[in-house]
Parts: sequence; structure tokens; C-alpha cells
Amino acid sequence: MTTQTGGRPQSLDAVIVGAGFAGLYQLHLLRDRLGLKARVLETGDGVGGTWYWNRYPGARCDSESHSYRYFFSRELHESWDYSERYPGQEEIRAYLNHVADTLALRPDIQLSTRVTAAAWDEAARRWTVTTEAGERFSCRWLITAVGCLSSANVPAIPGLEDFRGEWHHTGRWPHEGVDFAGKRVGQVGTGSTGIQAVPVIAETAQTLTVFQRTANYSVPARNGPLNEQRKQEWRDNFEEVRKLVRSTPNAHPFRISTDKAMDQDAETRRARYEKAWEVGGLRFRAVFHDLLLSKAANDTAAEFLKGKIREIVKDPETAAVLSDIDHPYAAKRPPIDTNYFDTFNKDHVDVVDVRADPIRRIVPEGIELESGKVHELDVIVFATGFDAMTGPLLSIDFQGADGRRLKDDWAAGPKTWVGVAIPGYPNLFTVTGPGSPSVLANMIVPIEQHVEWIADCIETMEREGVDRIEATPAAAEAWMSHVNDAANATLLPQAGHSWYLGANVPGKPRVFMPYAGGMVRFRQICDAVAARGYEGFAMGAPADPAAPPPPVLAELTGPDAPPLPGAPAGAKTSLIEAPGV
Ligand code: N01
Repeated sequence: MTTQTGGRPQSLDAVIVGAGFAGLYQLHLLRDRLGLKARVLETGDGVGGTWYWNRYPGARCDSESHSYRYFFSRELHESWDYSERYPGQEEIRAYLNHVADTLALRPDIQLSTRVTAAAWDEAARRWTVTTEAGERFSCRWLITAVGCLSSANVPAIPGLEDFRGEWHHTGRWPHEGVDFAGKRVGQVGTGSTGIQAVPVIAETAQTLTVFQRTANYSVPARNGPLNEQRKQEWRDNFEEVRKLVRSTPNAHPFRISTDKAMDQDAETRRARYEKAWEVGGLRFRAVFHDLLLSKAANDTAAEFLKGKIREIVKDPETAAVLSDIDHPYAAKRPPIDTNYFDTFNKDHVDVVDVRADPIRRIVPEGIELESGKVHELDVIVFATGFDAMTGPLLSIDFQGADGRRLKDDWAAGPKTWVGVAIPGYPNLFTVTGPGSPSVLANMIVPIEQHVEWIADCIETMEREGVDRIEATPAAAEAWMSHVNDAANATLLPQAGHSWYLGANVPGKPRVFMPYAGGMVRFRQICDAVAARGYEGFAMGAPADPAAPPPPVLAELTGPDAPPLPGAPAGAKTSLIEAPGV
């Protein structure tokens, strides 16, 4: 591999940062469809992105196998079977390696390469990308495929450096694994990750103490092997599944009911929840249309789920701690599990309520609480989440037009035009950036949509000889205001401590980052932006700070908006009809 550490940077048409689902597909399109000289730069020493890093015990996707895969190629689809209802981390990583081999992507992926900075050169109309090792690349197009949840958030608890045992963050799990046998393990965090890890860690640990700050709902995943008949069914129904995931607001392969919880009598409601509990998984969210729109509706689901915790967990005090949930169901990302609550019935597993008695510090022997009680531990597992959405982007020192810096421009929160472009940063595209539906949907679908939209845009610019494209400030302002309106039309902001709002990272601005207006609406808006000659963008010259907001947004989201694609005749299109999650 030729690289330059001094002198002239290596020249490419496009640099893609990250070799997960987004980066691999972006490389395929730019190189194999557009014929560009493109390279992926990836920090890890293998492909896989999220699934390369998150090797913690129990790591598994919450999207169902037949929907958690690329949909752009039938051949690729037919060349791969997952073995279980939900794909495990190892299998997803194997799938992405299979994709890299099948599409012969490896020669254009540079591993073990962390991008640290990127600077826009206005005169040359190119980006210079710099890596940690000091290599430099010059490119016309720069695409970040860095994921939404890739900056591990290790809480700044004093004393961690003095801890005598070992500690690990789930998002940076050692490749050789961690041996818990005979060890006293403490786990901090009970989000989707923590809830997956607890039952598996408990299988071998001598003791497991779970430090819970916010109690959480969880629905059984009902994972299990897929038999041959089911695998064949998914192969045969490729087109149907593809159509389905592209037609639902959350991009999952099931429809959200049009029935409202409060229109049912209590008995019918309960029967519907019971059935969804048996079916398992994120489908529980789809039982009623209004679960994220009406607090009264949500309360009925919340009470049902809290009741289940009290039924499963035998010790009433433990059950009370685990079911003392302070936010509406699904206002934070709803976890699904395999035996999570049941695990607390084991004698060697316990929960500590660190909202009642907060963690004061880490001492050499373990974790000390405000009350002075010390929990002695050999291993601490931080299942404490991520500096989500903006973290991975801000870990790169982006210097845009006129020397502006992204960390300054986003000091009060991120600003993008349809999640994909940032005013002041020409020719930079952010796959599933802040303001995209991303994490509120089955990720593969928004990733494919963004990657294809970016490839189409670059293809148009290359064909038309446009060497510069930049989102206007007014487009980004209007979009973030719409993202905010979409969130406020739901109960999502009511989980005040959620990472959707950036509330899990001290000092981070509280801005609702993902787009809750649904994937169907989002695709419709992005398609219209392109069809109308890239509205909201300036082409060939710097964006005019005084340009008006793009009319496309008001036309597609205002009171006279046309129906969403696939909506029944006569359906209205108000924001609250299309919430994601
Ligand atoms: O992280 P989280 P995660 N002291 O931020 C607690 C995706 N995912 O890794 O809620 C004590 O949700 C924190 O407490 P609180 C999915 O999108 C997908 O679990 O801030 N506790 C919380 O309990 C998910 O949403 C899959 O009060 C502290 C936990 O740590 C996202 O990743 C599987 C603390 C963090 O929960 C992130 O999930 C797994 C402190 N100082 C995850 N700091 C798939 O299926 C934090 N906490 C694809």
C-alpha cells in the first residue's frame, strides 16, 4: 500500500471512513458502479464496524435475521443464511467478511488506520485526510461511514485507574474474551447491551452485581434456531421482505398496528400484549399505533411490562428495584432479552440501585457507593453506552471552508441537511449522520438508503462537472427544526436521560438527534431533494448564508403534504402518523 507521511498526499477520488455495513456498500457503489478510485480507511484490523468492536458476552442484533442484511443484491442475499432468529455478533461479522470477499472489496480497504483529521482545500476543491500514523490522502469526495454508536462512553468515575482488577467497556471488548470463572463481577449499565450481557456473564461468574441507575423495560427476544424451511422461505421471499422493510416507518419487517390502545377494552388490550410477549422481540412495540403518541396508551403497555417483571423475579425487593421504571415504554431504545429478569433469581446475581445510593468512586477493591458501602470486585464491565451520533464524527478534527471547525459549529448541537450534509463542509457526506432516522430504524435500511443517495449525488456531480456541493445553512436549520418537531410529536423526549438526546454524556448539548418522522417519509424527502436538482444545496460555489430554506421540506411535511408512498388512499400525512422506532 503506497502512502505518504510527508510530501504530497496520495490522490484518490473518494475516501470512505469506516468498514462496517455503510462503508463496505459505499465502496462497492463508488468503485464498481461509478468507477471511482476509492479507498476505505478503517481503525480496526478487520471489517465489521459495530460488529467488529462489540464482542461482549451475549452480543446479538435485535433486528430479525431476515431483515438484518443488505437488500441491494439478490445474489448476495441467496449466498448467505443466518442460523438463528436474531443474528449473533460472530455471524454478522462473518457475513460482512463474506460480503467483502464476494465483492472483492479488500484491496481497497486499508485496515488499522485511524483517521484523525480532514481539512478542506478551497483552491483545490479537495479534502486532505490525515491518519494517526501521519499518512495523508487527497480526495474530491469524503464520506463518513463511522456508525452512530462507535465512541465508547466510559464514565469518568474517580479512582478507576486505581482499580486492582480488570475492567472492560462492552464496545471495546478484548478479542480473546474475558474469563469470568471464579470472579466477582460488577456490571454498570442496564441498556440494550447490559441486558444482553447479564445472563451470559452470570453463567460463569462466581458472583454478578448489576449496578442499575435507570431500570429498564425488556421483552423476551424468543431467539432460537431457524430451520431449513424458514431459511428457504426468507430466500424465496427476498422481494417481499425488501418491499416490507422499505415500507414501514421503522424499517423492521412488521407493520405497526393501526389500532389504538385506548380504543380497546382492558381485556382485549391485555390479550394483545400477552400475545406479543409470547411472539417476542421488537414486535411488541407494534401492538398498537399510539404507544409512542399517547401517554395513556403507553401507560397500559408499561404497566403490563412492569407486571411481567414482578411475576418473573421471585424476590419482591429485587423485583421492585428492577420494575421501578421512570420513562415511557420505548421512549428509550427498547431492549429485548434472553432470560434477563430470570437471571436475578439466581443466588449469585444481585442488583444494586445506584440511583438510590450512587456510585461515589472506584477503589482498588471495587466500587464504593455514597453510603460508604464497598462492593468488592475482580472485574468491572462498563455497559455504559456511547457518545452517540456526534461522538464518532467529532473524534475527527474536521476543518471546513474558511478554516471553520466542526467541533465549534456543533458546540450547541449537530446541524445537518437530511442527516447527510453539513453547511460549511463541502463534498463531505455523513452516512446516517445526526438528523437521519438511523438508530430509530432497523439500521441496514437507512444505511442502504443514504449510501445509494450519496452515490447518486456524486454520480450526478461528476457527470455535470460540478466540483463542489454544500448544504445551505438555511436547509440545515430547517431540517433540525423539523427533526425536533418530529421528536416532540412523540413521547421520545420524555426519557430525559436517553442517549437520543445526548443526555448520557456530561456536557453534551441536549438535542434530539435521530429523525423520528419515519423512514418512509425520510426517503420521500431525500428523493425529492435529489429530483428537484439537490434543493437545499449550493453547487459549484460556496453556499449563500442568506439563501432561503428549501421549499421541499415545507411542501412534504406541511398541512398540504401529499400522502406518504404506500399510504392508503385518503390518508392524512401529519407527522404523528409516521413515528419511527
Ligand atoms: O447503552 P445505553 P447500550 N453510572 O446508553 C448506564 C444499540 N444496541 O450500550 O440510563 C451508572 O443504552 C445508563 O444509565 P442511565 C441500541 O441502539 C443495539 O446499552 O443513563 N450507570 C444505562 O443503563 C442501544 O440503545 C443492539 O441512567 C451508568 C447504560 O449505562 C445502544 O446500542 C444491542 C453510568 C447505558 O445504556 C446503546 O446501548 C445492544 C454511570 N456513570 C445495543 N453511565 C442491537 O441489537 C451510563 N450508565 C443491534
